[in-house]
Amino acid sequence: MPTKAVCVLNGEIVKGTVFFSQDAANAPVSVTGEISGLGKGLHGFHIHEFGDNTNGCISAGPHFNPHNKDHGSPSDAERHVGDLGNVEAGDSGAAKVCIKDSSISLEGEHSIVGRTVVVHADPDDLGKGGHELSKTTGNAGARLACGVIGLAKI
Ligand SMILES: [Cu+2]
Ligand SMILES: [Zn+2]
Repeated sequence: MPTKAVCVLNGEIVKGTVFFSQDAANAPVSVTGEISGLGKGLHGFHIHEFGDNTNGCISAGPHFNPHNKDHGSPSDAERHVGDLGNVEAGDSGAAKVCIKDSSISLEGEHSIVGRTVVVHADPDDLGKGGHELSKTTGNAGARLACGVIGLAKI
């Protein structure tokens, strides 16, 4: 049976629901869902380390990075486990999430359960923007919405 998890994103304007599903411990995780209230274009989309939103999304800490690597794109070997790249919103401000990722997991040392999904104001430059923040955050700007990932029923 697949393992499932869910995250409700709650920002001032930005809202969304993200679903995670994994068929087996070492299988890729499929990440699906929808986010609304965004500006048109790309928005950084990451798993941050802590499932703590006590002071808003900032309490979630940095990108989930158990191997102390540099920030990168989901397809790079040099990436944070939490680097899921960008989601893209259309004219309506809605973004569909449709990602398959082999670094994150719903169990074991790469487990993202109990951590936080953050959607950002700006595009993630995937480590290649040449900005002083490119190698840590992708220079993705403010945290527009976040939510803690929890286990879900099938
Ligand atoms: Cu982030
Ligand atoms: Zn990162």
